[in-house]
Amino acid sequence: MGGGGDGNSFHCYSHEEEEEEEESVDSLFIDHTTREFFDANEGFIDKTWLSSDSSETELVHLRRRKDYEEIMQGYDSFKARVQNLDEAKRKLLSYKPGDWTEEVGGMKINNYDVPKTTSLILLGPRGSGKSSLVNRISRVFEDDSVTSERAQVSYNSSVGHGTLFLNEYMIPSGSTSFCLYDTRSLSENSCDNSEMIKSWMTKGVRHGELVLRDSDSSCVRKLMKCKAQKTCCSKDKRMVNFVILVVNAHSVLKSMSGEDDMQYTRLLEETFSCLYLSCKDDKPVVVCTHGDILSHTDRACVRIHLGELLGIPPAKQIFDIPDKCDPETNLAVVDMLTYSLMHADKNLPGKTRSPHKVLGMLMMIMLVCVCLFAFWSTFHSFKLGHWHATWHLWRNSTACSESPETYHAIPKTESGEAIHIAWHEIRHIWEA
Ligand SMILES: Nc1nc2c(ncn2[C@@H]2O[C@H](COP(=O)(O)OP(=O)(O)OP(=O)(O)O)[C@@H](O)[C@H]2O)c(=O)[nH]1
Ligand SMILES: [Mg+2]
Repeated sequence: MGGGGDGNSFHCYSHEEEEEEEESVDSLFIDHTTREFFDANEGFIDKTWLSSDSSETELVHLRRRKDYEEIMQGYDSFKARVQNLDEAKRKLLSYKPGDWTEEVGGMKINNYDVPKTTSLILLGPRGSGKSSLVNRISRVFEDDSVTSERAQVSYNSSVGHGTLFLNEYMIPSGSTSFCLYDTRSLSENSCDNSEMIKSWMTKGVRHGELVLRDSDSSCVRKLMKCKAQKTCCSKDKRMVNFVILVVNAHSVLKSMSGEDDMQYTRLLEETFSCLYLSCKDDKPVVVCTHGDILSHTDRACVRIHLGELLGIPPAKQIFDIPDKCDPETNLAVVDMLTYSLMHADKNLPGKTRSPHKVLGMLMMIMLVCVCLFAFWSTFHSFKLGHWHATWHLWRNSTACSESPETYHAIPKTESGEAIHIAWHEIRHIWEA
């Protein structure tokens, strides 16, 4: 155990004191259940979890115990919080994009580019339960169990290709406040994933769009394009406002024990590190599925492991949503959506004028200027002509009445012959 002090004093613990301190920390953080958890999971958790060789390891150890207890308390508190489920659902159903945007730093809601619909995208490995999650979420808001089976679930992930097209699901159906985008699974090839994620996050997503990867064989591409011809694809793109990473908790547990050479957790780590996924500093939420086939202890263990791997708080940003229909799971769904929408609203982009709009406005201004100039110059030249003609007429008439000599002196040719003006032909100049 380390030492500490306040100000200049530094106190060194004796061996007895160290043991006493260790005991008090133990009794503070580890109850009977926690001890069982650590004992039971020793097999697939990195051994550094249990060693306390350095103070850093000890801190990690304490943090894990604290997280574990927080997660367990969360499971217990669901039972008490379930009575607030209807209220929490009502709050979500009355949500409008931008409702949770804070007016800070001098920014007003008008300064943000508030979308008509907030879009949340579901990402995850093959068979992680993305499409099932769409149905699970729909069931929370729609009582009809038939209409809430909206997304095609892959019953056996080793058959077929799973979800291939981007599919938009309004929640609840018919609303325009927020939607979920079900996507094609992550590839085992990380370059494919980076390209795919970059495109969705920077260019937006479109309902019905076929998702092709560079690594797809020409045969698969042909087949997919053939499928795509028969389906309808939306013209409009939506920008993604927040990301939900869906993972199979059972696969994570297996990966933690090294059954798959850690391929599953490595894929999650690589995907999560993609900078395009984050909205400013806010990283995606993680949803763990398949918890119904695991114990609460295993579920907590998976969440803590993922929290460390991905660098997010396991009790607050990782949600345990198994494919079950009970009030606790419904509450977890509502909690997860509330978190996602709040962070989507928090990170709305500022209003910007697109280059096309700016160009359009410039063209308009130039057109108006050209019209004004043309009008002014026509008017001006007409006025000049008019005054010129009037001046000559006045001058000639005064010259004629005052002195006939002067009159004859003005319009003469070089040879001295008088110029006869056909006044009746140019009368229109001053009569206009
Ligand atoms: N027991 C259990 N099974 C689940 C859960 N979520 C999904 N499944 C099953 O997992 C399989 C795959 O689910 P999908 O929802 O199709 O997974 P997906 O991520 O959409 O799969 P792809 O579209 O192929 O990427 C299906 O057999 C589901 O019934 C869960 O929480 N618990
Ligand atoms: Mg799917």
